[in-house]
Amino acid sequence: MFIRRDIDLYSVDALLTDEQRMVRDTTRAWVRDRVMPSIEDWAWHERFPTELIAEMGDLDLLGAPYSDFDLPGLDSIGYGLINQELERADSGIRSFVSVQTSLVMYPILQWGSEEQKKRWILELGKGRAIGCFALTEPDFGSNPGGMRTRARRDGKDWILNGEKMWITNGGIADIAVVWARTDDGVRAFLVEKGAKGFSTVDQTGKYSLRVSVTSQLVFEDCRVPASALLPGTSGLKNALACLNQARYGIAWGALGSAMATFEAALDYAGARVQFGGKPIAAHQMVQEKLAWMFDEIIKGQLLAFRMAQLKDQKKLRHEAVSMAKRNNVRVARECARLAREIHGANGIVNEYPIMRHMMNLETVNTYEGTHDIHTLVLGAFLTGYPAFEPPGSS
Ligand code: TGC
Ligand code: FAD
Repeated sequence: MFIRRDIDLYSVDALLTDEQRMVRDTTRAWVRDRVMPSIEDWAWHERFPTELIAEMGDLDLLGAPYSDFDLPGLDSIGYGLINQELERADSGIRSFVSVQTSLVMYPILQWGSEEQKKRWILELGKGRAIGCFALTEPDFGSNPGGMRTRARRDGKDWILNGEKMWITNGGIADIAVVWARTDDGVRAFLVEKGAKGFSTVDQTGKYSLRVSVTSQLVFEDCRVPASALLPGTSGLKNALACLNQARYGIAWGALGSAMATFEAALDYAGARVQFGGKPIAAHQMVQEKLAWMFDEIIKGQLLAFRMAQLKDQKKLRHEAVSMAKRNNVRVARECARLAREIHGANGIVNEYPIMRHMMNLETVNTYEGTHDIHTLVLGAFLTGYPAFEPPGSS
């Protein structure tokens, strides 16, 4: 007889405080009721559900780790669990929250003026305004330091010229955090929707992250006032610090995706019968796949928990975040692949969530630093030799 056990073998649940458990369960229930019934339809039709943004704001899913302006001020495990539960449904839903929280609210809180904070933080936290983060350019993805977008002073104003590419939320954003080269190094600007000389074009035809708006941003002599500059920004390092926050959430989120495909595979293996009247769960080769997924998810959870503790203690190095993003996304990607195998032909249809997760994870593996870029971050940490440029190129 197939026994579907309680799969919390390492009692990870027991590590949670009551508040963290409540955050997880509230997010999980919202995802179950409001996201899961329609997720395949949105993915099929390549649509992000903007109608849910206000609900996310009401539930305090946006800006959850911050306490300014009466935001909830969750600890790092609580924020991680939000990401986990959202990505259990879909990477695109988690991405919306990551961008709003870690890539838009974070830089405004860190380096914005009081006026900028008053104007935007509560609007973004309550889901009344949408933000995007524009770093990547057509010719500069892994190497944002080469960016060509420029901002030059003209009297008190700034004039922006350049192009940003692959920007999550770009076409629906009220405010864009735009990184541009100035005479004083790379700095960030808050460019509002409708600014003269600013336009967006949405990317269509994606097989991955279909429940997410991805856009190109174009700046043609786009004039913004002096007050658009995030005054505390002083170099690319500020942009990299934002990435750290988002990568933290992705490391947790990827586990949610892995849990979704693993649990689907376990259920399917227990129900599907081939050869000899027993379910495929009784076959050793299927068990080997399930055991691999189970192992790696639990190890990834323990990594995420320790990462959260270090973050709350302000002892988290960016290389440790790279390790968790790289590891947990690799685990999720492999879980999706193994779950697809266990589902046989059923693994390719949208009656099951597997293929959607698998396709999403191709993006998650690439954005916020590709797997290989994080390998090089760890290589540089271990050896002291940054190997981003090919040998002999400088
Ligand atoms: P490098 O010389 O290595 O470092 C310059 C200074 O910055 C420090 N640093 C960081 N600080 C905080 N967080 C990080 N992650 C940091 N990485 C580096 C570093 O310690 C150094 O400090 P100091 O005091 O010694 O000056 O900088 P580099 O320009 O050579 O960059 C290295 C590299 C390749 C790792 C970096 O460019 C990189 O991370 N590239 C990947 C680009 C990327 O991840 N783009 C993401 C775009 S946003 C996005 O994808 C959003 S997706 C939506 C979603 O999140 O859901
Ligand atoms: P490239 O940098 O051209 O890399 C191509 C390949 O070469 C990769 O395999 C890479 O690992 C490898 N490579 C590159 N350099 C090296 C090296 N030194 N050594 C070894 N291998 C190397 N960006 C934003 O700014 N904001 C967003 O909101 C955002 N959202 C995104 C949403 C989606 C759906 C996608 C797909 C991307 C998004 N991005 C966003 C962009 C994302 O961050 C970049 O795609 C990513 O940084 C990689 O850049 P690239 O695609 O130009 O690949």
